[in-house]
Amino acid sequence: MLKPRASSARETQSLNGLWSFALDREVGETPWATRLPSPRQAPVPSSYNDVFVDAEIRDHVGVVWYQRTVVTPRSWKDRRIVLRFDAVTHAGTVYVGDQRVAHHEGGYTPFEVDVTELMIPGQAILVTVAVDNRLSTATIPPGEVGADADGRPTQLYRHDFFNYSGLHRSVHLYATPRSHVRDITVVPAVDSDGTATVAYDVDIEGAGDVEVVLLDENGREVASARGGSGVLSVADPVLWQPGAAYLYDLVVRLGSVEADGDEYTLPVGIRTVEVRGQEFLINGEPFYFTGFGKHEDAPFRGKGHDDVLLVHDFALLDWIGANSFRTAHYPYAEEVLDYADRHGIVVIDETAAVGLNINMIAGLTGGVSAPTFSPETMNDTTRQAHAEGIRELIARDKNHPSVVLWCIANEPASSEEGSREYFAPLVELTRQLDPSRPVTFANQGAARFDNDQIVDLFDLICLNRYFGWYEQNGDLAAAERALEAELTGWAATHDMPIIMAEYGVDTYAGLHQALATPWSEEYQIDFLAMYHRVFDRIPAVVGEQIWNFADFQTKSAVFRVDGNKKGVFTRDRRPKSVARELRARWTAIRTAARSQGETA
Ligand code: BDP
Repeated sequence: MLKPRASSARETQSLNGLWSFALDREVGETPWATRLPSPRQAPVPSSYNDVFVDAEIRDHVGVVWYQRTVVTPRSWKDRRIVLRFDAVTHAGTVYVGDQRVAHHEGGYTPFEVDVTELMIPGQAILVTVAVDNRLSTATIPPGEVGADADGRPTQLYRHDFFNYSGLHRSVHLYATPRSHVRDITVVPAVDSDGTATVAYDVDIEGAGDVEVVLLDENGREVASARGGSGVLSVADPVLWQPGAAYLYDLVVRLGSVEADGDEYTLPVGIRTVEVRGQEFLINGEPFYFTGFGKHEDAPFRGKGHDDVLLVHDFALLDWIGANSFRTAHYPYAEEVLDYADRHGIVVIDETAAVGLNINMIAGLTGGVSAPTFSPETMNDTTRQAHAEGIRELIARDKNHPSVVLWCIANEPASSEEGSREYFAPLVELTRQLDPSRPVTFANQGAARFDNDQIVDLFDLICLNRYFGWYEQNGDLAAAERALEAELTGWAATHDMPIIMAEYGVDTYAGLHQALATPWSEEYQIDFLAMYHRVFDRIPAVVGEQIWNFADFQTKSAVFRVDGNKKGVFTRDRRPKSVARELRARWTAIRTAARSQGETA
């Protein structure tokens, strides 16, 4: 699915800004038919939860309404006009005037609708969106809606981050020629003699001949072809490398300029990815992941995309020497992947399938004890929603060179009965949709190397482990023994590389202790140093991604102090003491990788 981009043939109009906003109880039966009754305005993009000082809005369960007028330029008279939402969390129903034009489920992937027949160029029309934040066993992520003593709806969810909702990402109106490029797929490859190929496939709607031209970063043509699909050869390719990005532009033209042809430019990186034995190779070279599991999370805006935060977070990744991150626990804004492409940061791209474990709530086991995979719990409907999440993730992100690995779930109950039946078709689907990238899931500690039911379906092992925090709390010597036993167990029983995809401790910024105990900055330093010692002893470990990049908001809990405090940075992005230790380690790893690359 193509991101809206302006070109010589396409125009885009941003619909970001302030929209009218109302709660469901404030509106009538047909809120789209008139202006919303409330004077409230909500910023787009943003979560709505934290921008108002109103508990009813912050904790709202159910539908809220957004509305604004949209004027289509007169000059778009003969154009195809598309209304596009980058993310409506978790479900959106869109009305243009009094017509219901779209409904989409899944809060972290885009959807769009052709509104040519409804938007009259030169005239204004109301666009109204119902945003529903309820989660059930039919949604990804899953949840359960209940009711409190007064009959008000409540929302249970198992994931450990606040259920932020709203129009989280940009809204666009854009115009294309009637005959247009609908989608483009590129798959790069590098031959043993060093030449590269870029297989391309252009999906069009309407008529016209397709022409593609590949330009280098100086705008010089390096290859071209005619036809809707084919293979471009690049004689002396400059590869996309971690830390040294290089992006070609694939200019795709449909028809001619005189006949109102279409044109779309897609950035393309040439690189290969492969799992071989216990190694992870990028461009044929072993790659060691350093970095974090992140979140889209910040004060006021919640999960709203923000370019300031985007650039600053990447500046901090660079400062600390990280080469990668995981989009825990959902697909991030496309701007994030574009930036990673452009700046050579490696991405593990995750679906929103977090919380597929009935017996866990927010990182803690206990409470219920029921089968996770059953007709009453995670069932076929859940799996269909999950499959759709995988389809939409790959449809959106397949062309990003920064994405080297699909992660299709976080911490499912993978030692439980039924998990294999649930996951096997999903792994197969992922491979069918994209045979060019390896597939993984993030494994939770109860599913060990000797009782996990699904890991062999995948290409590599991502482990989330909390020895020294949720287990052996405060006892790093015992934690070190447990961690080493666990990792050597996995390495001995599975011929796959291992990425430690989560490890971390809650750390209250400013709490210092001479004798390091949990919650202090010193304990975070000792804890991470211990993990790194162990990783360095086990060759099958090919990556370390700390949980988390920054402190983030969660629902309230007795073990959460204004959210989860496992960040290496605070929520407002100030480094905790451990940041300098990481900087020393990761900068050394980065320097060694670079000098190895130069001699290779
Ligand atoms: C893991 C989850 C992550 C939590 C983390 C924690 O994958 O989302 O935030 O634990 O408890 O289980 O901090």
